Amino acid sequence: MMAQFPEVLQQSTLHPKPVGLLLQYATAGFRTNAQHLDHVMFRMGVLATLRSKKTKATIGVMVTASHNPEEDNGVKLIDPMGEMLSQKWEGFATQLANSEQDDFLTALKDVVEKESIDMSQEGSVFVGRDTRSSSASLSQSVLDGVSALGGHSKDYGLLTTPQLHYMVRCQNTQGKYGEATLEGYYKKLSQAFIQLTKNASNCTDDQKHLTVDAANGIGALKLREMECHLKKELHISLFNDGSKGKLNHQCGADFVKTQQKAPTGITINPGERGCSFDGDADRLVYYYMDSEGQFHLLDGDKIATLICTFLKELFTQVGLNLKVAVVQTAYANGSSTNYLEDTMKVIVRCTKTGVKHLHHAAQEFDVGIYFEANGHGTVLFSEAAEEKIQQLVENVTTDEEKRRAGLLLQNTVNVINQTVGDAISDMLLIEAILTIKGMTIQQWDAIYSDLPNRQLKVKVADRRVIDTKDAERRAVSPEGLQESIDTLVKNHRRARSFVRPSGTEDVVRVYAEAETQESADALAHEVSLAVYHLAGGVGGEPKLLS
Ligand code: 16G
Ligand code: MG
Repeated sequence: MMAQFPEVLQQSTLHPKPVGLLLQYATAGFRTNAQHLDHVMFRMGVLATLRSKKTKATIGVMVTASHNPEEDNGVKLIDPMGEMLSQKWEGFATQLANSEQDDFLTALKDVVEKESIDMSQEGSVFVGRDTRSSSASLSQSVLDGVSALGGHSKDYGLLTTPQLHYMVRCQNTQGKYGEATLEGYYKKLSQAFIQLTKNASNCTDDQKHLTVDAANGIGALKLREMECHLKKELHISLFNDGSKGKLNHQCGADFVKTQQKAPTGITINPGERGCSFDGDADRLVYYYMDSEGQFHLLDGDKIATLICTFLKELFTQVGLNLKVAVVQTAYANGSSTNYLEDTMKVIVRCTKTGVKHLHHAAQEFDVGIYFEANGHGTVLFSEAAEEKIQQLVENVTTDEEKRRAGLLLQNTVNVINQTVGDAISDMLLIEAILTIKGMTIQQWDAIYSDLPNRQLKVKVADRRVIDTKDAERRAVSPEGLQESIDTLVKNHRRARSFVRPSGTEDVVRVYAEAETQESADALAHEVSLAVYHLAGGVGGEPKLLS
């Protein structure tokens, strides 16, 4: 066992840690300027190998900084079933990344001891990376870390984040979930998509057309690779494909959602559907321009509602009584929550921000549809639910009508990437639903109307002074802040507001929604001032948006 350690120690000196640099494995792994990440990558290769030895399964390591600017990079680890790394190991990740060169071995041995890892066990790690210029060398450092501990690695090269999650799950289910290759991924999803859409009557070429903004990232490459598998059932006009623009710059899902406007670099006619991926293709938002040139955003809440409507109808048709829930965060538009609870009568759960929280909550139901308003989400089916659908389709006594609905359900399960939110998979599902229901994007948008809302950031000396409860909907510290928010909210109609420390930026985030945009803007500003004064604001006082 000990024989491996001198090798790791020696190799680690080739990926030295800058003295004093401290980073934290946050909501979605490590993320910072690419220049500071070489040692982190090597150490995450080491940690993934330990995690693999511990779980006796393949672990994934994805090199990406998602929607951050091109000069940043990051890394996240993927657990055996394709989920995000367990919280306990996030702590080990931080510990390993932050130990100074001389303490690295001690930190490493500490993990081995605490987790009673059998070092003679084999280790297996899958590695993928996005299109950033720094990603190739950083993923090499991950591979170095794996081999330093004697682990086996498979380098998939360029992949979207959700594709790597998918590969890991395929590998660890011995192919039951699918084949752990890109070809396998494309085939599984596109076949399901073609099956779903083939019965839709009189679908015109116009309806099959979709404009995609790929944020100048990895999603563009992978969508191009997939196109031939779609057999012209979807006509994609791909923009921001990385051939000229900068990654995530003025485009991509994050830009569109936060700016509430169309990405630059795309052409979209009034009434046509457009959608945007983020830099690593795990987020998706839709939009269209109306005849007056007004931009309309359909975010994660609208996506969840559409999927939920579709699934509930199918469950009713086949007579399956399944426990369906939608999982959201505090950012979910109040109108979506009301619609889901009051009109659709589904269970709605609210969790803290961050995919892992939503994912875990969704696992508690037969069917858990989870989406963050920012467009990250997927649908989880319990094993029992999948079996029931399977039986229904295979049962010879099932009548034609039910069998048809059952097959739709089965193909819906197959088009979905259940490991994590996946822009490509979510996009295919939405396109299939719109086709099957013969629905336009305007009709989808009209299911409910969003309450006007506003998000702001406030800089404070130490954002940790803000502590929240009730899935971040209420602040418990600093003293008096929640009372102030409550008072301010009372002055606006249909209003709601909350604040939370960001997990990815050194700011406090403020969210407000109200009956009118003016009201939402005013409330967001008033709450920002309360944060500024009660939570140690720095710099000038927040100003009202003009
Ligand atoms: C990360 C999370 C995302 C969350 C966002 C919040 C994952 C894969 N990504 O990007 O889900 O919405 O952080 O950022 O978990 P914030 O804490 O800065 O508001
Ligand atoms: Mg992303």
